[in-house]
Amino acid sequence: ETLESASGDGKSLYGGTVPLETTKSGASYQLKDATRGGTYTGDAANKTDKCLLTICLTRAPATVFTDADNHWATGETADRATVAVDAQYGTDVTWDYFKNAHGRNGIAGDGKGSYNRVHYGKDYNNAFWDDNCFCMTYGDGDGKQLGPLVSLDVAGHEMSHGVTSKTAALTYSGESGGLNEATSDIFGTLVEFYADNAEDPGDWLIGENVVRSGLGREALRRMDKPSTDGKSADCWSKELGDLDVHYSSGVGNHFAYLLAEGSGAKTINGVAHTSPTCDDSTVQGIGRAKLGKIWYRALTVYMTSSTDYAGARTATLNAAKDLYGSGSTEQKAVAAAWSAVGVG
Ligand code: ASN
Ligand code: ZN
Ligand code: CA
Repeated sequence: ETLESASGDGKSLYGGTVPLETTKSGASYQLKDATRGGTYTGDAANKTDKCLLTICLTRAPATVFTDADNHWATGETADRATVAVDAQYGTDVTWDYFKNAHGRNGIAGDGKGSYNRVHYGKDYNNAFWDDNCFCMTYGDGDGKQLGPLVSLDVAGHEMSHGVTSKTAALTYSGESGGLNEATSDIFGTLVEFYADNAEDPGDWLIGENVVRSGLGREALRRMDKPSTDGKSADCWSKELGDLDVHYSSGVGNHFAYLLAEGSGAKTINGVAHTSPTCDDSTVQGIGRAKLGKIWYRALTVYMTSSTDYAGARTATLNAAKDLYGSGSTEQKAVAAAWSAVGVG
């Protein structure tokens, strides 16, 4: 039978009704997008991978979702296709963000799509990118602390791990691990802003749609004031590299927020943000688009697997010089934002 690309839509859990590019296969449609490298979304059937490091004896399935009329799901979690719509949409927006903002063709930069598995395990409170399958995995959450982890910022965060691994390959421990995590929070957030989805507008919180009351806080992390979660660092210190990478990322996240938005209180899409600097300095923001350009160039041209925070300062200063000139407002803002978080 012939396969052809078709335009449909779906009712997502977090983003309302979203457009989907799908594949017509005989009498039905597959949740597979030939315009974005063949990216598809499948059902993991609540199974898990059984792996020793990278060697997997069994892998949870990814049975591609199908639909009869190309209007997907109900928007309710009772329909297994609902979170599949979110996952596919998250992949689409992430693909489009890297293509349109950075000229990057897919996660690996080679035009090849990835795939998503939703309904992984039972009550699974996480989502992750796996370089080995070149795929994304999403849990449904336990419903108490977290719901399904298919929000745009989480999707963008996880897939950006794939971009990092194909570029700077920042080692996932110590300060380089914090920078790896910050890279994912930065691009995850820029993906959320890029989508401009009325039901899930951009902010500098990570996972605000995913958290449930049992977690006891409004988001997994906050980039404007990372210490809000009780564990992340706002400011660099000699001991920073001893923290878990999801907490040492705070310094990079704080830098990114300050560089884009500046210090001081600011309401963005109805969410109050506040970002005190570590040295009481004032930072003038240069906007999210320039943050993205500078960080992407730093990541893909200057950072290496062992880059630490001092090295990230140098990498972003070099990137800003390439993009905007030596001594430019942008390059000065990069220096000011790093100094404001205790780096350099
Ligand atoms: N959600 C976690 C993260 O992206 C899982 C992982 O891969 N460490 O950091
Ligand atoms: Zn991560
Ligand atoms: Ca967010």
